[in-house]
Amino acid sequence: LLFAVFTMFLLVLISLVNTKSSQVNRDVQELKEMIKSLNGTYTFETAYPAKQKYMLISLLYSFSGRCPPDWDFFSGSCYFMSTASRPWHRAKDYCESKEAHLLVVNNANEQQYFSSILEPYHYWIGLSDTEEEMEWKWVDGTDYRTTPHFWDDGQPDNWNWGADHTEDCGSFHRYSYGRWNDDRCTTPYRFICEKET
Ligand SMILES: [Ca+2]
Ligand SMILES: [Ca+2]
Ligand SMILES: [Ca+2]
Repeated sequence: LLFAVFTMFLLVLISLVNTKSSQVNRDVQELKEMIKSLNGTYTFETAYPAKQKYMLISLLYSFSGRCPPDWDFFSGSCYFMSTASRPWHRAKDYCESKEAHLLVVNNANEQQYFSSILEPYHYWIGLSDTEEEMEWKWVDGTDYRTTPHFWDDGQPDNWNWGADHTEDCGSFHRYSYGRWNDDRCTTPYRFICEKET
């Protein structure tokens, strides 16, 4: 008799577990459907698939105190993304006052990081050909010739704005996920400072 009762108990238990697991399966299915519909709705996240990952990484590092508050961490550098706009030279001065420099894009990873997280604005970077036309220089002395370039189509074009105002300062172009444009240095744009850790 004891054996029969035990078997009954076991059978009831198994059926309970089965019900529970099919409930879990249904929940998972529903979640999958939700994620699918979200992907369709939030085009911003679809356009910037890596943004959340980078934000999470940056958040983890900011807990370690490696970067100042309001600066993001990525691959050995802290970055400050301004929300205020300044002409290129004043942006450069601002970064230097924070013991940093305007962003220097050293490799494809760094470029990829910014094309994933940029808000839709122009941002000054630490590239200029003010001294000699088409002799591009990075603000920290990084060699322009031996590092990769990510100019937008048809750039740099040294566009003439009239009255001898041409384009000698490099920026992330808002229309093309951060590919580079040469622009007029006196125009106030947002900018990015970089500080190696
Ligand atoms: Ca860099
Ligand atoms: Ca130029
Ligand atoms: Ca241009």
